[in-house]
Amino acid sequence: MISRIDLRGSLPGDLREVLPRAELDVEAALEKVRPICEDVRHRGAAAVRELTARFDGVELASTRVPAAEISRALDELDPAVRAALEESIRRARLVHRDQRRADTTTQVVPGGSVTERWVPVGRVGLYVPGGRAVYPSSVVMNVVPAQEAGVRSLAVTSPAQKEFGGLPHPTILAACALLGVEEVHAVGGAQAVAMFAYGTEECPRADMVTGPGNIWVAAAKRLLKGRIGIDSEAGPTEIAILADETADPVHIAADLISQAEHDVIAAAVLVTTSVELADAVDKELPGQVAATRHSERITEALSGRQSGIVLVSSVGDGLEVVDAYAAEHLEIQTADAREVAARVRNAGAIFIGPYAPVSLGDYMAGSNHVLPTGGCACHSSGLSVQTFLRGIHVVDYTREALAEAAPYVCALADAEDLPAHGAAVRARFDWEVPS
Ligand code: HSO
Ligand code: ZN
Repeated sequence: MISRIDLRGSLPGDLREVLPRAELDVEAALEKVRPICEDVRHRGAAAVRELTARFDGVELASTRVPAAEISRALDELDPAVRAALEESIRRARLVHRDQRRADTTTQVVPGGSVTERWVPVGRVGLYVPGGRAVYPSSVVMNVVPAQEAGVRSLAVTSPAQKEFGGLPHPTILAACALLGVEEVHAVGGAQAVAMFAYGTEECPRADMVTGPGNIWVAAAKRLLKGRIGIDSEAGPTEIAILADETADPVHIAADLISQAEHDVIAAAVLVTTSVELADAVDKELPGQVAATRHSERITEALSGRQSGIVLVSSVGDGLEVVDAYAAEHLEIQTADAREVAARVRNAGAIFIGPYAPVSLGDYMAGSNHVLPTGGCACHSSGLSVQTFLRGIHVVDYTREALAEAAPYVCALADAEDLPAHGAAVRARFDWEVPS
């Protein structure tokens, strides 16, 4: 069911070349989303509603969901789901509240200081997928960090669902109600990103759009970034597990399956020092897959070229492999898992030991589940309060402090052949700073 790559012996120079990975051709989708974005740019809400009719089969009177529908969804929410969402929100708030940063002021010279002031983004659009993936948990993961950062204006958008009278899925609306989000739009796909980027009569322009989506959403984010801030393009879900002979194959198989459940192009990668464990996981998978509801999708994901078991000769080599892979989620299931985890450099989130499966992180650990995919964990982080803040440098110098800096400014300005830069400083002193 799952292929094997044997890297025992020496590791290849470019590990990324030999590791399994899903390929998502966002570039090819760009040409398709360009006219959609242009249409929204020029015709606003009318275009968004027409595109929603075309792609989702829903005629919207307005993209904005009426307040009564949001509170009705909460009233009708299953009490067990409500309790779980409330606990998820509570835990996520604890973690994200601690991420808030204080402003820092550095006294650079007497009379000269720089303050880094953290200012929340003004208005944020949060994309929540619909379609096959209806994830109220993703509402929590997007909204909580934005709220904890102090974002004043927050709008959620999620695709209009025909079977729910053209509204987003009711659990999405209920999650918005629990979080106190009042502005929700029933729009999905590239047109949702364009709606936030350009603004319409029904949805004011946003400064930033965040949240995972399908390939059209990713393509629209790539096309419009710059005009609007984005978090990341978010590709298919990935799990990597670094395990040795102490790991339980039943857990490993279950965890690989859990993320393969998301999508036929989801990736599940086991990196292990133990052939016995690899064999045991191989043996375990078919039974567990057959017993679960989405076995077809999971089989396709596990047997796809993006998934595999990688054999390595040591935990050290395993660390090199998982660092090169830079997984969205990385489980460490080895002896001394904590110590091994501390040596990892690239991962969206790390899950230590036998009692921290990725599905805990998806819902209830308090950590965020919107994480960098496709190897982007080597340069990016998951959603956090920081995503929604900008650090503004505030420069405060007295006349004396500027006078002291002036010769240096002038020397560098001359070296860069930018004499007007130096002149701007000298203009304040005339005689005091000879050039
Ligand atoms: N594992 C997904 C998030 C998710 N799982 C939502 C369940 N619901 C990407 O991190
Ligand atoms: Zn998940």
